[in-house]
Amino acid sequence: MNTAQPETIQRLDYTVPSFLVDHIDLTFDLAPSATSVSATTRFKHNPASDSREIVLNGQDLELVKIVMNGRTLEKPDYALDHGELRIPNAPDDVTLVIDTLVRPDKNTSLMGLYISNGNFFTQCEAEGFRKITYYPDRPDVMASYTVTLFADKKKYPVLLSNGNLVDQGDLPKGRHFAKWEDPFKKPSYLFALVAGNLVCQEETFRLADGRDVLLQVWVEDGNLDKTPHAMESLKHSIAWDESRFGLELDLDRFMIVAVSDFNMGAMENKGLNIFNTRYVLANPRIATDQDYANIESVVGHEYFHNWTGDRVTCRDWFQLSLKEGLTVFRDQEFSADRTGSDSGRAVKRIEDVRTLRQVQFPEDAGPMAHPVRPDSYQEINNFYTVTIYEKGAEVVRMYQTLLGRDGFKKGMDLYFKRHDGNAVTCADFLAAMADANGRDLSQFELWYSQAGTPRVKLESDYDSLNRTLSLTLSQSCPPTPGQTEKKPFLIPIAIGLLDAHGKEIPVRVKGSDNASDTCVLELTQEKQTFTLVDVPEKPVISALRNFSAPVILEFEQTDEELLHLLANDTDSFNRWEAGQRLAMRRLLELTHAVRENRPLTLDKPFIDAFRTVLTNTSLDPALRELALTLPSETIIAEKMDEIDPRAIHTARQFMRKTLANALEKEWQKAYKNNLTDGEYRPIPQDAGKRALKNLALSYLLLCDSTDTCHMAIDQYRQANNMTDRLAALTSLVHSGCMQKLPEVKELLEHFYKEYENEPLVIDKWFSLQSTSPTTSIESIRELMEHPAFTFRNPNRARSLIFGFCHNNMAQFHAEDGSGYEFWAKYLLELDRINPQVAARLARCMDQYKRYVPSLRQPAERALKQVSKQELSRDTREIINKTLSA
Ligand code: B3K
Ligand code: ZN
Repeated sequence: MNTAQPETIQRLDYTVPSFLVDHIDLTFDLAPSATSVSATTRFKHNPASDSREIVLNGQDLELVKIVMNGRTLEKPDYALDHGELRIPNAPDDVTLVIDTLVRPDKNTSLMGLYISNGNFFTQCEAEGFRKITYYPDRPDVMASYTVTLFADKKKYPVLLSNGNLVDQGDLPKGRHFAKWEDPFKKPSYLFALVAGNLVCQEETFRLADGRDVLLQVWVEDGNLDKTPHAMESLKHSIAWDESRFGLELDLDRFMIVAVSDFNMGAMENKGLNIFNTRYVLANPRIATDQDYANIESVVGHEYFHNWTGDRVTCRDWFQLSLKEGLTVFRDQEFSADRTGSDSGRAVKRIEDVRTLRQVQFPEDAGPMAHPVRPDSYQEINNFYTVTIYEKGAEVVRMYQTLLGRDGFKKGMDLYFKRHDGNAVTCADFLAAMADANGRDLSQFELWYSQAGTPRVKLESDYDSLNRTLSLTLSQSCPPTPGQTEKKPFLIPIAIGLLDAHGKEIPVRVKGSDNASDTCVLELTQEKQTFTLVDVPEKPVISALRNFSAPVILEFEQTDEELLHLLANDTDSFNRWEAGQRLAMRRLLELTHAVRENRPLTLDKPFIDAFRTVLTNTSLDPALRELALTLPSETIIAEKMDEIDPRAIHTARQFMRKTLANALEKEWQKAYKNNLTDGEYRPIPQDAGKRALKNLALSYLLLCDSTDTCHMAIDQYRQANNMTDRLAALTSLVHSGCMQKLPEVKELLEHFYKEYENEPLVIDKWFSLQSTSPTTSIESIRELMEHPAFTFRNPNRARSLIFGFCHNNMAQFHAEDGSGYEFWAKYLLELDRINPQVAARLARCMDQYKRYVPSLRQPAERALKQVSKQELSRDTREIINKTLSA
């Protein structure tokens, strides 16, 4: 740790590795306080490099011995500083034997080899392998691995690593070993080992080519009743990748292991995926519908990495989105296909865009804005961002929008044909898409190199005499750190037209023979006009259908036009979008009214539109739930030049309360009509009904007239699943019921006692309180003292501290700055334990320069106070960038 400015790594400084590795043979003698690691690595000089120096990375290692081609090296045969071990003047062929000692029990960063509940786990992406042994820890050095694990058999009966198990046996003194071989060349970040007391659910699964493979889901004892959903998800993922992309599982076995202490969601280590328990364990008692859906999506994501990430990997970390954007796109498509319906696909699309707007748009407009392929970084772990992942996925989706599903598949085929087994770049992916389709996509490259969310302005002009509609599109992109001038992007804009009865008018661009309900216009210039012909009447325009590009569309439409789209658009995404725009207009106005102390009102036409959606039983309940959920506080903040978090909260609460009272009867009816009786099934149809019913409940709890708190209490007591139970308790705590009824406090205690032995549910218990607008900072401080709270477990730290700082606008932004002081205090504490998780918490302050002045000052004070302390490189980068933006 230090307070100095960390070194900045530049994309353009890339040089090829001086030596390549064909094979590494690793031996581990596992013990918590001292694990010895012996690595025998065969290096070959890389003919593409002029350098003769072998460069190995290492961090927190005790070097025991280093032997090169049979000769023990002593300094100055090698040099060791700044985490690099350098051997100059090495011959063409080198075998290095390096013995090191590591201390897993002291490793709280959860990178490298560490211990969780007494078992050994590793996490190597991005640069954790260097905490295991000295090695060229960079993704363009790919090698085959043999791994032998030695350990006490009683304490560590299960010994796992990547690839196939080739040998195992017992040894004297109660010890045993297992030997694993991974035939596929891989970078060090995909290495993994797991050792400990674990049990598994296993199945043999037949692949499309008739081969049988072994699938295993490993968990701690006592959790086997929670693995079936993950196993099902894995089988669906394998089958989906075969049918959609023709990609098969290449190993004889595929393992998933769940661990409770984990920095992220999961990790795609070759053949041995390691998962946060959150994304594995599920049964109706502990998991919500959302958990079930997340598990399916993350299991899919990690499995799909086997091809997009493992078989074809990244040349350097600047190319991270090559694997992440592509794999997120693949998991999004998988989840959409799994819903089995058009409305299910639309629901998934809306949820994904909502996340993009909620998290990525602010990132792209803040101090950490960076291109999908960044140009520089100080700490790579800080660049596992929503821009790399979610915007990256939007970029991949645009290829599909531009080239069609078949064209996209052709591009994927060519990508694998050219690059299987290699470490490549985003430019290679673009070239495969372009070449496979005979298209010049050079302008598309700007999506990788330019940061910021483009704004697209649309102006329309209808000519009744000629029956033409001209659409003038213009684009601009705001400046971002290090990038002031932007060139125009290639932006696919999907357009549809509706007539006065809500029927589609076929769209035909002048000069083209084809007409279709939706037409994709390709905007390539700063300003461009497209003429649509055969338009019999002035239509209502449905623009950017299905959110065809990650842009902010500026298109003035009247309330009447938006209401028409909300009622009739065949594009479900835009139907939802119209409702959100109607609500947003009013929310912004209400926020201003709050700030100016004007009376708050909500107009009848808007309430009527909400009523129409709510009572439209022909519309899928899941879609209705999405349409009736107001834009979040963060999304409202995104639309304001100056952010007043508490005014936003007050305005949104007013709107919710008004809609609750005005539509009370309708909410009651929606509640009753969407009960899901009988056995709990986490299928989209039932989940959609539960979502709508629970939204109705949350509105009903805001009604003034009748006592609805008891409805929620009953639901809590009668629920046969976590979705309904948690929704009831959350609504009770977040509404005023907790203050009105002592029973609510009892339920909160009941919940804790009932699930005391289920850590993932206890996380929910902390979250539902930390995110509640009714929880004061004093109560948060009390919760920090709760015996179940710990900084060491990232899920727990996130549930309480992140829940409050990231997702409790009303309380976190207290006028006296107490929220920010809380943030600073615990950020520093967390940074000493786990820099990666701390750096995420640091990002709470991203937007502080846009806060109203009364909040900007205390926020800046807290940031400066943090900045003066010793910080990890991770947190230092974020704090510096936030302050200097
Ligand atoms: N590739 C990992 C993320 C690793 C994060 C390292 N800080 C999980 C995923 O995206 O699938
Ligand atoms: Zn990923």
